[in-house]
Amino acid sequence: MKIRNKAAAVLVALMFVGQAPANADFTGDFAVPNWTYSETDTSASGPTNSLTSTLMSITSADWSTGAVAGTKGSYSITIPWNIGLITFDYEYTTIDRDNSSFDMATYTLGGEETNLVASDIPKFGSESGTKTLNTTGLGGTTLSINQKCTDCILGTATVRITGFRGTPFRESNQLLVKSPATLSMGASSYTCKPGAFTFLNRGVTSEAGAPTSLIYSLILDGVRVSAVSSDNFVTMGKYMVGATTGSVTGTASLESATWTVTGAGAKAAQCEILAYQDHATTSTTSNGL
Ligand SMILES: [Ca+2]
Repeated sequence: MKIRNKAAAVLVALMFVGQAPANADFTGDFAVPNWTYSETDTSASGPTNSLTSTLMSITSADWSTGAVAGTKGSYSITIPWNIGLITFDYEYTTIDRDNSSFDMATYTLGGEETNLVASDIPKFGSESGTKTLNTTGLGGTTLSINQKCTDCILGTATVRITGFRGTPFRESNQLLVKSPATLSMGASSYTCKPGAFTFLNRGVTSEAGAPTSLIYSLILDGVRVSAVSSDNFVTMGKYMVGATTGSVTGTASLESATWTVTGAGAKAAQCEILAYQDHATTSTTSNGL
């Protein structure tokens, strides 16, 4: 532990008045009565804290003699089972003589404590921002917002939390089209390529889409003349796409489908892709030629 010279301490009575961001709400699932406040060391007057429907605030302890073990003030809540993301706005200010490392603001999620702000914010410095935490699968466990002090002397720091909100996850995955399919034409062929996809894990966590099956349809003059699958219909039934005349043959992979059509260009052409990934499907329609 760093030893700091008490004689250099200057007690500064300074009130930081911050702007409370919009959308502040300790309501509903996150209403005030659902939070519990605790301190790790209650042997002396500890951190100061307050929680209203619009603002959570914790100021670190500041004792004339300091504390060897430090102390931590925490607001804790049990994460609701249906909440996949928790987002909140934070504002941190310190008047510690040295820097924020002696009075850190942190959060504890899944049993792991993580710094909310930088550890080198100087005296009178501040940091604010928006934090989003993935809480999918953590329903029933505890989330804590903490304001600590390691030696509890030479000035306080305050963390203020507003705009606390949760995003429910869905019961299923979602596959979204990020950019559409494209159709190009050769002298006697059409080639259809998928664009990009976004995969929403349980409808919440955004990942790059990686479909495991694609069904390509070629549509000429409004008639579906062929449907070919990247996996020869091993995992997906033909019935999931519209009826096809089967009058044009083609080959397909996860990268593209190609159809041979004598005199390509004589008819209006478009392709359609039905994409599948982990119990989620979507479709994309190409440009027209
Ligand atoms: Ca301090």
